Order: sequence, then structure tokens, then C-alpha cells
Amino acid sequence: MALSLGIDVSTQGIKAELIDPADSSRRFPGVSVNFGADLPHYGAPEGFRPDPDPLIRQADPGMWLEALDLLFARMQGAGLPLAEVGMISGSGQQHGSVYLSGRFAASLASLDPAGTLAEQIVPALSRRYAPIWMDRSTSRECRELDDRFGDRLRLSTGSPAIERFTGPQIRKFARENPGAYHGTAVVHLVSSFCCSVLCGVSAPIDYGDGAGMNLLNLETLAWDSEIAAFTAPGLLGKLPEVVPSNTVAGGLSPYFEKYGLKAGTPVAVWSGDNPNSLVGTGAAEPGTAVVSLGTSDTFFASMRDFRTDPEGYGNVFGNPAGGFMSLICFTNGSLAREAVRKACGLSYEEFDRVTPVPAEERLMLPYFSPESTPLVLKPGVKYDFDPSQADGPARVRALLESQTLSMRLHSAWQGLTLRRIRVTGGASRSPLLRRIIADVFQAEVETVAVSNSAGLGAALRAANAVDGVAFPELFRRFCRPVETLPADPSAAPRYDRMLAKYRKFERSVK
Ligand code: XUL
Repeated sequence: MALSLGIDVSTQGIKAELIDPADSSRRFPGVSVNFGADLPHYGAPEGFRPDPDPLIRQADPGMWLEALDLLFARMQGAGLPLAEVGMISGSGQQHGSVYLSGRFAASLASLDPAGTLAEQIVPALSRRYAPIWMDRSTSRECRELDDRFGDRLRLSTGSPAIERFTGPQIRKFARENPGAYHGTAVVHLVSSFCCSVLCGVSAPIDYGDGAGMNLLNLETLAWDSEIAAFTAPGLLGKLPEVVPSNTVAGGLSPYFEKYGLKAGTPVAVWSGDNPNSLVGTGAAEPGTAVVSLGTSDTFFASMRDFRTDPEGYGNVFGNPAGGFMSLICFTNGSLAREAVRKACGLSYEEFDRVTPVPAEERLMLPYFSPESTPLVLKPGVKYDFDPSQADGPARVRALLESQTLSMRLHSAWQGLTLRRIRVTGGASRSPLLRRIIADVFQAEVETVAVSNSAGLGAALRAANAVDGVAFPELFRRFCRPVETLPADPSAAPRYDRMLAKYRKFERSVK
């Protein structure tokens, strides 16, 4: 079978995932580009331009374009069989926006393989730098959207006004720089921008990533014209079409023949990294949630019906495999685990070897940095016990149990009957954390050994969109759990009790 290529454009770099959708035993080496290490001339060691204002986080789309050229050159250099690629899709860091003038269409249509992507496309940018998901400079715009629409914004778009979401960012740009906004013909997401570059035409946005904009009405699955009109003048006319995630956006531009790919290879519409990860962890069907344990922890799960979090912490996106998905972000994930590990003087091995002690019922609120769930803007760590009287392992247990109780508390609005939770990310190595997750949620915990779930998800989506391979079949081949841990039913009453205590404790400090 033809090979499927998934490209993951994330915050710190881009990666390629090449698979044979019919045969998971055919392995290809991963190829990647790191923005900081490989493209130091952009001065963006962590993928964004350093700004003295911590609320401002912008990246240079020229850097993403140069990275794409470099990624394809590296794949070719590594001897990957690019001539066998028969379908392509991709994944983008969510929410970031790219602003392009009327020249964009013409520069895509006339891409000259003798030149580079960056030199031919950068002149079509109507805003030089793209605000990314880490930007939080739009509080004023969020307030304005809240004042104008109140709860309707959350009920229609799946999320209240959120600083990093694209709509508030577009509103801020239109206010601060009306001339450049007026000169913008199209506003793309990172995902749809990169997809456009591959197809050589301005590409649509999919329901998965489109839902991260505060502009997509998830009941009608169309741009909400009233919200768009308030967000910025004439915005509806500047948004790409919004389509289901299994849409083929176009054929690969002849520009990429220089890397050994075939012009015209079908390119499926790109999506956001979280919707792609839902697919890449094989959890796109209801009944399984994913807990991704990274710098921040995220909890995401497929949802059959559209419903929203009355507290506004959970976001709802389109599920690329159909229906919807939730995403809840807990900023103090490994960030807090690292801080506690260091403060307790434990090595990584010692941290991973901490064992459960059911007699302890201790809680802590680990807000080492501002927290998004629950919203805490002023950092501060709180304990319901005297930490100076507790040894390192006891503090580690208090942290991990509290983090997991917070996940259970703040994911309850989905009304999910969870049979299993798939864990991924660095901290999923901790046997204690896996045990706690199983027992707190009373669900089986499955470890998946997928290292780039967003890139793999994109490659699987391409196989589904282009060749019609069914998702369950792809999941069986590519996303099998490597380890399964059943819940201990005898722990259920204890965690029900601790959950009630945790809820009170969290409320008492907000
Ligand atoms: C999700 C979010 C991040 C970005 C970058 O809402 O902001 O997960 O998608 O990974």
C-alpha cells in the first residue's frame, strides 16, 4: 500500500511520521527539525520570539516555512522512500494565526522549485509575526467578547473567550493595526497555512482546529456570522472554508517534486495537535480518555454529543473521527512534579519508585505557576497538612493524588462513562501515577508507546481520508496499548471521600 506521511508543526519544532497504513511492522526513521537548534538565525530558541512582555508570544511563519523545506530535504537525505508516499496530512500547534494578503494565492500557485518556500511566501504575509497559543495579551478583547455575548459564546463555540484563542487575537490585531488588518485577505491557522503551502492553494480549516478560534458554531458547524462580525470588521470574508477533517484539501504542489515526492499526491486537510493526538493515541471513540502527562497535563476525550463545561475550563473541539472532543489543560503538570521532586531532594529513580500508602489522605494545590484549571493567576502552593512534618515520598503522593483528583473534578461535566484511560507523555513512566489514575477514576489505565501522537494521528487521518481505511482498523494496527493496569475497586470509597475534600479545599483558596 502507498505510504502515508504525517507532519507535525509544533511549538518547538516539526517532525515527520511516515507509515505504511497496511503494515505497522514497516518502520521508518523519524525525521525532525528543531527551531532553536537547527534554525538559530530566527532567534527563537523555544520556537517563539523572546519578548520582554511575558504575555506576548509570537513566531515567524518564515521559520515554519524554512523548517518545512529542511524537513523534506532531511527526509530525502535519510533515504526515506518518498516516491511511495500516496497521502499526506498534518498537525499544527493550535490557535496560532497567520495573516496573508491577496498575494498569497498567486505566490502559492507559482512556487518555483529553484527558490525556497520562505523567500516566495513571506512577502505575502500581511502581519510579519504570528501570535501563537502561548500569547495571553488579549484579556481586553476577551472581556469585550464576554460583555457582548455572555454565555452564548461558550454555548455556541464550545469555549468561553480565551486569551490564546484566535478570535480574540484577530480582534486585537484589527484594533491595533487596522491598516494591516484591512490588507489581510485571509487569516489562516498554523495547520491550514501549512496545508495551503503543500497544496499550492489556500486550504480549508477542519472542525477540530477551527473550534479553537471562538468563531466556529459547533451546533451548525459553520462560522458564526454574528460572532465573526463583532470580532473584526469583514472577518467572515477573510476566513477559509471550514470542513470535516476527512476532506481532501488538494493535490501536492509540483514544488515538492524536488524532494522526490509526486505532484498531485492527495493532501488531507490538516488539524490541530490535540485533535490529531486523540486519533494518534487510538482514543477517538467514546469510552476512552487520554491523559497526556507533559510540562502541562491535558485530559482529552471523545464526546458523542456537543456539550460544554458550565465552569468554562474545558474546551470542546471537533473530533477528527466524527463528533466532538473535550480538552482540559492543567498548566502545573510536570512543572509541579519537577518542583516537588527537586524540593524533596529525590532523584528521578527515587521519584518513580514512590509507592502508595492508602492511610494518607493529604492534599496540595501545586500552583507553582499560574494555573488554567482552575484559573489561578497568582502562583502559590497550598497544603492541607504541614509539609515540614511530611517526608519526600509523602509530599509526592499528596501532589500526584491532588493532581489526579483535580482532573476527575474538572472533567466530570462531560458525564463520561470511562472504561479506560490511555496515558502518554514523560510522567506516564511513574508506576505510582498510573496506579493513582486507575484508582481515582476507577478505570483501566493503558500505556501507549506512541512517541509522536500528533504526527501519527495526522498520518492515520490521511489514510482514512484518502484511502478510506477505517479508524478501528488503523487503531488496532498502530495504537495498541503496551501495558494495562486495572483499577482497584477497594480504593473507590477513599477517593470519593478525598474528592469531596479536594473540591472544598480548591474552592477555599480561589
Ligand atoms: C490547546 C493548546 C495547546 C496547543 C499547543 O488548547 O493551547 O495544546 O495546541 O500544543
